[in-house]
Amino acid sequence: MKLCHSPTSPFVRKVMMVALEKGLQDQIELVSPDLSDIFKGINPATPLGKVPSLEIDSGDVLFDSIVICEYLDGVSGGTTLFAADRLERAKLMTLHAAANGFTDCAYQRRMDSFAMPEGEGSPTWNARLRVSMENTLDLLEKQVAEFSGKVNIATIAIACGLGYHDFRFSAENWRESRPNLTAWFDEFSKRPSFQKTIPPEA
Ligand SMILES: N[C@@H](CCC(=O)N[C@@H](CS)C(=O)NCC(=O)O)C(=O)O
Repeated sequence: MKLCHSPTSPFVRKVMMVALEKGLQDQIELVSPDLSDIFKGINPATPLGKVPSLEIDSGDVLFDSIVICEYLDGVSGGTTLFAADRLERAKLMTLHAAANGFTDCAYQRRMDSFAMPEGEGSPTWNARLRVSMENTLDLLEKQVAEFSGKVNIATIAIACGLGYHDFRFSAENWRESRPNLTAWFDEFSKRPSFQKTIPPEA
């Protein structure tokens, strides 16, 4: 399997964490993105031009990250990172959606602030995205007891989102007034799958 990959992408990190948790890392070849033209995007294998994508042995190309994660989860068998029961699965995927949406807001803010040409960023939209992020952090702080001690697709996505926040927005202290989420993250981030996917210094 070939994974179009960037070591700083939190969405790629989620896929890599799933691969490591499921013992599939040796079956995945990493392919570099194409950074030559912002309008082509960084991944010509998908119409959206984004990473990650996964080319599987049939030649099919899978995206986006949650699709790849579910595929890898099924390929490896063993304890699932998803959920079989319909209601449990819906709740799990809603928590994943919160975490992934948080990460997407952070990524969009980063692009708005640093990737746009001088003067083209929008402070208003940036502030709007930050509100979504703060609200999600507050929700996670309230819900910690429900996901604490679990390793699944939602907790992996939460860890990737918080890790990306620390990586790109270290000046914004999400830990302040969120002691439960802080304690959860301190513990969860000790997992080898998290430690082995720490992004390189920018
Ligand atoms: N919803 C997508 C988001 C992927 C995404 O936003 N990837 C970013 C990197 S973190 C990207 O490839 N951006 C390049 C671009 O948009 O040109 C997923 O979960 O896979």
